[in-house]
Amino acid sequence: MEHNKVKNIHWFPGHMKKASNLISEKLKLVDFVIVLLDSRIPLSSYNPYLMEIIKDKKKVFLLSKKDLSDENESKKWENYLTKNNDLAMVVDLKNQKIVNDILSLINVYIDEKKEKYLKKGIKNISIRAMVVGIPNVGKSTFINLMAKKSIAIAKNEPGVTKAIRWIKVNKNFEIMDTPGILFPQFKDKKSAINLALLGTIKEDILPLDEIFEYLINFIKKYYLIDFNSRYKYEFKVSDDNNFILETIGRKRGFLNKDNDVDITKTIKVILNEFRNGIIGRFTIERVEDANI
Ligand SMILES: Nc1nc2c(ncn2[C@@H]2O[C@H](COP(=O)(O)OP(=O)(O)OP(=O)(O)O)[C@@H](O)[C@H]2O)c(=O)[nH]1
Ligand SMILES: [Mg+2]
Repeated sequence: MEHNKVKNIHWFPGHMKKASNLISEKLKLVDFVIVLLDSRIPLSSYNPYLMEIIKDKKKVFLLSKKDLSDENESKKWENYLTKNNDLAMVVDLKNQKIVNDILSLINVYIDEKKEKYLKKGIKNISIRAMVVGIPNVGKSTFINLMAKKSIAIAKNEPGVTKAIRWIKVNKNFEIMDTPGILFPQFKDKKSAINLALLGTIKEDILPLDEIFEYLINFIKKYYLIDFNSRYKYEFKVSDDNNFILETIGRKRGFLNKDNDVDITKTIKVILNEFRNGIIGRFTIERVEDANI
């Protein structure tokens, strides 16, 4: 694919500016920031522009979709993201039990602040956070999860643009109930493909066959065993990608009226199964490739 195509999917700088101004304004009201990243693509779901805005704040990185990513790789990411004294944890936000683990993690910041204020003779402190991330990383799921645990919804408070509401999770900890959303930045073509692959950006922004080719090459490299066990066939690394598609399409009965395999449908089904963890748990981006 030529380079122009990727350029076309850069978001308008104006849009990015507006969103980041909003986040900057709200940032003044919080002690730390909860950054949601997709644990399958921690690099592509990491927005450098956003990181620049929040660079002076403490951070908690929550790597979402633990249930869909490779456990070994997620552990490595967790370690990597704590390198600047930030906190990091891989989480399955669909599992309610995770709430207490998240609260224990955040306690580190609560204790730090308590200690600081106790020196000034202030006993009762509360700590406030805002949630940020690119679309589809789980911001709303996270906020809803924490809200269920909340003892009361805090009162409205005048914010910069409109009233900001706080979710009081416990006596020390409140979360802003509206997340900061920033669209991803396409650092390179790879990150655009990764985001399309996982459905964060519309897949039709790139040719479907190109996304599929990228996926199948990735699977051949790391996860061919899971793939073969899902599609009940002994595919080999040397197999042609078209052969793989034809075989799966025929086995599944995805045929058009001439009895040919419906390639588009076959690709869409495989993509969908990949995204939803039906083929297996995959991490696309590795710590070894980290540049953040
Ligand atoms: N399997 C799994 N799915 C998750 C997890 N977290 C979120 N999801 C799903 O991911 C999708 C997106 O989650 P949202 O909470 O809507 O994401 P968001 O960041 O609020 O997205 P925007 O509002 O578009 O910015 C939903 O279908 C969630 O159910 C997780 O840890 N595991
Ligand atoms: Mg949302």
